Amino acid sequence: MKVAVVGATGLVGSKMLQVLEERNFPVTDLIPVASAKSVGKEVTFKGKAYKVVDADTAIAMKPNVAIFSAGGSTSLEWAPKFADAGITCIDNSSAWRMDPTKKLVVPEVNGNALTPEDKIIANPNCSTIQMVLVLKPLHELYNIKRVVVSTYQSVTGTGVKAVTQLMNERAGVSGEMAYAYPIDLNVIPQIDVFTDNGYTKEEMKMVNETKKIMGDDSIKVTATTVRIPVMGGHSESVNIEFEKEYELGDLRKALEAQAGVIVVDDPSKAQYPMPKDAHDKDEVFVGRIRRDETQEKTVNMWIVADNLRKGAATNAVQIAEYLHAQKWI
Ligand code: 11C
Repeated sequence: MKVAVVGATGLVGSKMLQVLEERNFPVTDLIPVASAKSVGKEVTFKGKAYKVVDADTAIAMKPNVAIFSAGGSTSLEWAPKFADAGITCIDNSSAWRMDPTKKLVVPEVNGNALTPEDKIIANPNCSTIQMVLVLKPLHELYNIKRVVVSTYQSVTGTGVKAVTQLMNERAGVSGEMAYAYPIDLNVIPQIDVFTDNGYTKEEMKMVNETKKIMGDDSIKVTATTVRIPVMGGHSESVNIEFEKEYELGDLRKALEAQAGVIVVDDPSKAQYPMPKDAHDKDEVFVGRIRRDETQEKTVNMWIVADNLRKGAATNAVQIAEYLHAQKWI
């Protein structure tokens, strides 16, 4: 299988190569693609060096699948050109997510929505992916009415520049800033730009993408997304109100049975998910599962995942694995 990775030299692109290798995706030929300034550089995949090429060259090499993680404008410009050449694109940017003609996919939740005709498939936002994986079995059992989520997001979600800002601040060195404010010893209650309703784009992604992936516009979601000086993963405090009454033991069993979810929840041993433990893992971790005692049919929990893995690269590779298993690529 010839696999193009567009944006191969970025933080998510490098993670994509790592995940393709680790999961043993049947790559016979890797085509790393990047902007003009990176063309000619080399990336290593399974111990072999591959030269970075530009997008036109990549199309001419006819990959079976192209995984994009080079930002929205690159995806908007290039994914249709790859698709017109018959190449299936899995796009990690926000460019196509809310396009009604494109599928927005978390394989364990709505992989079965995919068809061989889908040539541009959208990978959701990291903070949405880890939440919907947990919501899915609960919605099937109890019908979710409303979700209130607050996030605690890793600087890796912003990219290399933000990781450098945090490291520089910790070392007491001045340098380029990814954020408008210091991030070390701070918390920034803004991720992405503000929209007209006073929410940020990241918050609205959680609202809109959740409804689309779950295939249910009636699920109400309200979000506050926050950047914290952490690497390794995003954490979320989630309050979920159901239509039906639930029993805590059954709810926990449903989460334990969900593919891709691991329950880490033993208050007696101070066991709960943390980003330092989720780092470089493919699963979504859930804990602090407890009844909301202020309101019936409502539960609180804490969800953590590596935003560069299940939140980006792993989910994209899982989509490719699904397409390959169906023999569509
Ligand atoms: C963050 N969630 O943590 C963002 C990064 O729409 O794919 C991913 C943005 C996106 O800053």
